[in-house]
Amino acid sequence: MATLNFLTGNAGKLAEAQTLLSPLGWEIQSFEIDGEIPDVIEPQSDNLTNVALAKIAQGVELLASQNRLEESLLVEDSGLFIDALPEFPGVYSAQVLQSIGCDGILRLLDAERSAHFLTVAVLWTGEVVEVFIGRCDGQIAMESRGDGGFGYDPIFIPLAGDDDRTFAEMTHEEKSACSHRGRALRALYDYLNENGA
Ligand code: ITT
Repeated sequence: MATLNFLTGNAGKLAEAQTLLSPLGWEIQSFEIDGEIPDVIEPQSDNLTNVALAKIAQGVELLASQNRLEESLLVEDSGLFIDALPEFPGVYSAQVLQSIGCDGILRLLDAERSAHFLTVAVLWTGEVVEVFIGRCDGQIAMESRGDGGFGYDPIFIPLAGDDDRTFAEMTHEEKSACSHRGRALRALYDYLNENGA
C-alpha cells in the first residue's frame, strides 16, 4: 500500500482522509517528527489557497530538514462560508469556532441559511506541488444535531443529502461521499492514479 503523509493538527480531518483513501490503496499517516506533529504557522490571508500553499511550503521545508524530500505530503485548509454573513467565518473558521462556536453561529442567523464548505488540498508529490479544490453546498441547521464529525458538522446540512441530516449525523463514508473534503481528495486520488504514483 502506498503511503501519503498528512500534515494536520486536526484528528477529524485525518480520520476522514483515512476512511476515504485507505480502501483505495493509500495509507494516510500523520506527518510527525520525533513523534510530534510539527507546528505550522497559518498566515493572515483572505484566501484559503494562500493559507494552504503557505502550509505546504513549511511542510516541504520540514521534509527537507529530515532528508525525506522524496516523500509525498498533504496539507489542506478548509472553511465554512455563510451567505448571510459574507466571507464569514471563511478563512477565520478555526478562530470563530473557538470563540463563539456553533451556538454563536446559530444565534447570528435568521431565515437566510444557505452556506458552503470549501477545502483546498495541496499535495507535494516528492517533485511538484498540486492543488485540489472541493466544495459542498448546503445550509445551516436551525439547531445543532448529531455526535459525529467535528468542527461545524453539527450545524451543516449538505444539499446533496437525501434527507435533512447534518454532517454530524452521518457516518464518515456518508459525509465523504458529498463533502468538500471528499471531493478534493477524490480529485487528488484521480491525479495520483493518472500520474502513476
Ligand atoms: P489544520 O491543522 O489541518 O490546519 P485546522 O483545524 O486548523 O487543521 P482549518 O483551518 O482547515 O483546520 O479549518 C478551519 C476550521 O473549520 C476548523 O475549526 C475546523 O474544525 C473546521 N472544519 C474544517 N473542515 C470541517 C468539516 O469538514 N466539518 C466541519 N468543520 C470543519
